[in-house]
Amino acid sequence: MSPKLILSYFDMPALGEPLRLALAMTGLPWEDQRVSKEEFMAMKPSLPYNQLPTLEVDGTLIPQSLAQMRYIGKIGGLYSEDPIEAAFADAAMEAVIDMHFHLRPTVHEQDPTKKMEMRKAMTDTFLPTWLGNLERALKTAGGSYFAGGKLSIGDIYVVCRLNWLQKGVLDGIPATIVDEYPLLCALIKSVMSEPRIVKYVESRA
Ligand SMILES: N[C@@H](CCC(=O)N[C@@H](CS)C(=O)NCC(=O)O)C(=O)O
Repeated sequence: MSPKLILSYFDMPALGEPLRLALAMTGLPWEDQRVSKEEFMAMKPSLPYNQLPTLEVDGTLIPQSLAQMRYIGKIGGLYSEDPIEAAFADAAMEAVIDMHFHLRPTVHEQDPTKKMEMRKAMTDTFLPTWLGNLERALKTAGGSYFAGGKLSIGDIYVVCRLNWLQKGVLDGIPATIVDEYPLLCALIKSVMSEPRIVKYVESRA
């Protein structure tokens, strides 16, 4: 019998969307619980690490989004049992965390001029290197996926972040920044064309 799965997160993509796409890819039933700020404040003291997202599995709350991704990967066949292949899926996810680390100060910067300077530095320096490294990792892995020649949580995690960049929601970072990386663009297309993901995206529209 499949476990009862409830993902709780705010009504935004951020850390939640890779989990939602991975859950959709498992083909298992799961509940997409969207939590308001008020609800979060009430539940925060009792949450593990006082944070969202949480993934409830048959009544047990799993904390930390990367741990949740790996759990979903294991039950959904999206995380190889081969330790090397699993490590490459992990590496792709860790690369996204590197990007968060660089982006976060630009999100919290209050001075608009300074914020735009930081974003320009990301656009001119950090992001081309980061995207180039991801493109190279994909090429080294065979060109289609980051790990083991098949779809994994690493691909889903990277694609969610690239999709977000392509939405152009970050002032000062052009929505076209991913366009010149053909393997990454092909990966986005391939992941977002997976029938279970298409179904999920249509269901939330
Ligand atoms: N390392 C954690 C970070 C979780 C996190 O920072 N969650 C934020 C929302 S994106 C949160 O709960 N913030 C509210 C708070 O800490 O009060 C993970 O990956 O799950």
